[in-house]
Amino acid sequence: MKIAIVCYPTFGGSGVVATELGIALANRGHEVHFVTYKQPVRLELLSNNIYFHEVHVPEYALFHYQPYELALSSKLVDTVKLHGIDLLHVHYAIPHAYAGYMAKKMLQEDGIFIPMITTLHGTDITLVGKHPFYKPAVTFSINKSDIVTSVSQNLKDATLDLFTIENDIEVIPNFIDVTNYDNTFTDCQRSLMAKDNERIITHISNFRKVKRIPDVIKIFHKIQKKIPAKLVMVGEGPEKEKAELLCEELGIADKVIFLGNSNQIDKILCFSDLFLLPSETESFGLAALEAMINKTPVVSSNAGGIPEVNIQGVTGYLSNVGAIDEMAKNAIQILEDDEVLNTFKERAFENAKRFDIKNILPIYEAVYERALQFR
Ligand code: GMT
Repeated sequence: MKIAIVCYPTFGGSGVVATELGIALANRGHEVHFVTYKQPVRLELLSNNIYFHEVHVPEYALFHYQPYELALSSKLVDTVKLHGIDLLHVHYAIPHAYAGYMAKKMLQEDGIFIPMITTLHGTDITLVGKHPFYKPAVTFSINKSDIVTSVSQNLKDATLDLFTIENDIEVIPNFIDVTNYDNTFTDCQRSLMAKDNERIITHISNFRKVKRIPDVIKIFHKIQKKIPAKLVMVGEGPEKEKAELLCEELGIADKVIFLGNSNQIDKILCFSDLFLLPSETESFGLAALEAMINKTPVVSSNAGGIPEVNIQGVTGYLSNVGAIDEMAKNAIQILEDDEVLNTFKERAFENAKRFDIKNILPIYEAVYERALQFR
């Protein structure tokens, strides 16, 4: 099949999932065309079956807001025509499903019928999409998609709750490629981050408010009073500066390492002992899954779809949003004993395997086959 994938190319779960899916589809022999404004961050190598089409939005002084949706839908029309694309797979309702639908309608004028699959990732529904300014357009785009998928049962339920949806939503969870983790890392450089007697705690995100970054710092503050530890903070975003200040205020600045964005999160997770994810809401929590496959247990909130990934008392612990004391207590319980920690590490790894791409890819391929019948 010839598949056009539309996604956000920046650091963030939806872009990562779209990119990894595209790479896996290309490895299966499909021709994959990424259509977005920048080469996706995890798309390092362009292989034979992978193409990247950049959407340019020319700056024009007349416009207060440059019309990205217009440029994207035009690019999709051109890409479909030029490369004989069979279907569109858009990740994120805003504005991708909307632009995709416009492209579909324009193509129909030329007698080209192209099905569109929309994958909902969370923020497009639970945070931004439900806002009255966007809601009618989001509802419309979802209802006009030929097939709609969501990355967790929780996100499906939230979508049905918040919008008037006429079509079915199929849950297809996010995934990781287990074969990449069959052998343990040989160059895991733990000593770069911490002394031998210290535990390493990690948080990875885009440092938006929804991630509750101050909670991460406060939980760590409590942990390090009981257990020698370092906190590794990976990512960039609006809450980062405040977080650095909070570390100084709490007198733990020397124990918290801010690494910025990284393309090598496996190299960081391979020496991590615990992952913190106290988010306000999270449709899935791909970062938690990436931690688990790297044998890192997770202490998280129980918000959104996180309980579908992190299993209470098995792969880590879950608490109500904002329950900092309980999260710190649970973290200490996992970290204070080597045997307990190793048990959690092994169970995190075993459970992460449920989300192996080899189980998920055929589900997407079946969805594509079904979508082709809409032509
Ligand atoms: O919240 C983020 O880190 C970014 C956001 C995105 O849109 O890329 O992530 C969303 O999609 C991910 C992939 O499906 C999910 O793992 C995240 O849970 C989800 N974020 C939220 O729901 C807040």
